[in-house]
Amino acid sequence: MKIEAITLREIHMPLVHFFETSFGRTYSRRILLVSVLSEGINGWGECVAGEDPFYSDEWIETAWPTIKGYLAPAILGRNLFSATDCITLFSPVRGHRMAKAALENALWETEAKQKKQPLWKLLGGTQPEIACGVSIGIQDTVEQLLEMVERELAAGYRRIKVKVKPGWDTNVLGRIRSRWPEILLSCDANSAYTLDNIEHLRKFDDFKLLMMEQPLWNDDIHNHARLQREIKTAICLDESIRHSRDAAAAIEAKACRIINIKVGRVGGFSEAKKVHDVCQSYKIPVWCGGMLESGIGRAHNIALSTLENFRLPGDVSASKRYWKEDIIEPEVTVAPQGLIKVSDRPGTGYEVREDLIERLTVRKEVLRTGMAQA
Ligand code: OSB
Ligand code: MG
Repeated sequence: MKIEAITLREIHMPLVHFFETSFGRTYSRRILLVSVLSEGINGWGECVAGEDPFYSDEWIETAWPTIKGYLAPAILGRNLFSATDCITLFSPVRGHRMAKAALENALWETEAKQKKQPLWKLLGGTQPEIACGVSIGIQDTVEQLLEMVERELAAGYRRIKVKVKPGWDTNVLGRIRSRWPEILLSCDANSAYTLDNIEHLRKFDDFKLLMMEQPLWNDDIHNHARLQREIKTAICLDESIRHSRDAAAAIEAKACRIINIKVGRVGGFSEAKKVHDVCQSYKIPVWCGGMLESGIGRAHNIALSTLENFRLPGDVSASKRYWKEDIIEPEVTVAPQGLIKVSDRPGTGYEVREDLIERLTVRKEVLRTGMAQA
């Protein structure tokens, strides 16, 4: 797999409905896409770094120069045997996992296309259908939220997750539970609480939640273990899990009973597979998290979700929940049973709409051997 060129693009895509978490509200995405050209084949990757350094310390303005100055030069002109070979070449760069993942995942897509294999099979997936849930942001009123829950349940989604923060939590969960006593329900705090809130967090046990995601600090494992000892609800870690060693440490410390895998957060498919395998060896179920991806990242999330230990519905839902028009063809659709059927075509099984991407592009840079410098 000779790496001939790498193209970086920033595209702008307005969300059909704003998305609010405990750290803020997003109306429109600035998405960094990378494409790798190798022997006549183009593989795409999406960088899930946000518009701001709020979910993690990476954001679009750190990812772009990191890829341009360090990661792309490490692979340009080289002949890689497989996508995973980039791990060693990227290893002098500390952190910047979302930037690394964008490029590594583009290499996996390229490799799958070159081998004429479905990406999900190349990754080792075994599940031809994946179960889908939705993540619903904080709304202006509880009534608006209930309407959204009703709509998503009618569409067939198998798990409802709502974002919570102090002032928008037990009141909201109580309303949902009294209307839908039996649904799979979870919540995600994105680090909105501290251990001082332990008595309050204990009240969440009343709502029979499937899990409570990342209640405490984004970089913490130890205090989540203290909290997990005090509450019945299963804790699921998202932000705190940067790689498979974190997953093992969190599980051994009993800081969580479930882990959310986001391929961007852990640095790419190779590490995501390792996190998956570690969790499986400890019998800890995983599910695939989302980062408001365009079709490119969404297709990669679908491929990852086919691995055996993805045993809970993920935040992988239909394109139309996010975008008026997605940049892949066909769009991601979800069957009324809340399932996505995974394609057996080579690569992701979705075509990238390069004409539409061109129209949405606000910044573009083509990197070739010998021209990219830190
Ligand atoms: O914590 O899972 C999260 C979106 C942006 C940043 C963090 C998170 C999320 C989501 C969205 O929950 C999931 C989706 O893509 O629908
Ligand atoms: Mg989360």
